[in-house]
Amino acid sequence: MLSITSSRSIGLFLILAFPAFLLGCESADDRAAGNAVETAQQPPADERAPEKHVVEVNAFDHAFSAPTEIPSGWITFRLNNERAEEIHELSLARIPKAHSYQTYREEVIGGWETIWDGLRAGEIGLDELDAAVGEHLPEWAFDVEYVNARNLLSPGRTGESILQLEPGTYAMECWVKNAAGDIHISHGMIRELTVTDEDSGASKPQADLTLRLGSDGIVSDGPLGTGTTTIGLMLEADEDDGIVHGDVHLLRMTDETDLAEVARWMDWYDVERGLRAPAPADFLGGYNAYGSMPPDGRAWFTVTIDEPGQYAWIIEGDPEDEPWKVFAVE
Ligand SMILES: [Cu+2]
Repeated sequence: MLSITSSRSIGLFLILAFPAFLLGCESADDRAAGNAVETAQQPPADERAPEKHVVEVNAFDHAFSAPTEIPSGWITFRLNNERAEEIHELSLARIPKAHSYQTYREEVIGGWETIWDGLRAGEIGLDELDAAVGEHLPEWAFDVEYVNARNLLSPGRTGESILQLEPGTYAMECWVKNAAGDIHISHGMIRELTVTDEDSGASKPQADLTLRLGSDGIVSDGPLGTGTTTIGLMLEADEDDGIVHGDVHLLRMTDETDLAEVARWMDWYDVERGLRAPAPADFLGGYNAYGSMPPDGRAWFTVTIDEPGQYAWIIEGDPEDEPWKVFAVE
């Protein structure tokens, strides 16, 4: 779905990519969490079948617990961030057939770790990214497909991404950074996921609310209410077959929320603050296409709103353009 074939894509790719030599960190907490989840997920087989398209993922500081093997086809990833203290996301990278998860971790993620260290130290400038990518990443890194990304969820929040997956080997990743600026992946927030040939049996999702993202900004076909809503996105292509706006996220507004600050925070490349915990807002979920138009320009995710109030949709972008839309939930 997403191949990195242009410098723009490389830039987008960087947003996702990063280091993971320290994957041993996955161990204790993750295993404990994984066991708890597996125990909780073991109803009788006849009750399990209807839900096999739903994949429960728990976020911790800093690990995911999740199944290791899931069916292909339409899958709902339910990311629960109720047990962590930092904001997290779930990004999925499909690893090219000729390469293993281990190689991906070492060569591609490791390469990005080196680049990130260079950016942080001021040894690599943002205008030197393309050269750094050429130097530190293997050629095949450009064949990695980022199929879904950046469902940002603040502590206490749960949200879902609904997508169609081909069989293969994937990495589940979190590119958010901790307060010190280390990417969560480096602390263990990455794991292998095998998507099998068996079909999930689920069908294409039905949207409760459609959001169109295009040259006229964020356009909703109705009001968003309390409860869980399936958001269907329609992404508009630009003149160069790219995407006008490839991401959108939902925030709960408070008196302190500064949307310009949030827009700046969402720039992963901002070495000082980009995607560093704590986030400057309460994130309830969203989507990022990472520069690659999804099939038919459609994507789906769910958000859960537990109380009325002021909320906002926001797109990563220049705060000068005010890439957001504030609205009330009754
Ligand atoms: Cu994280």
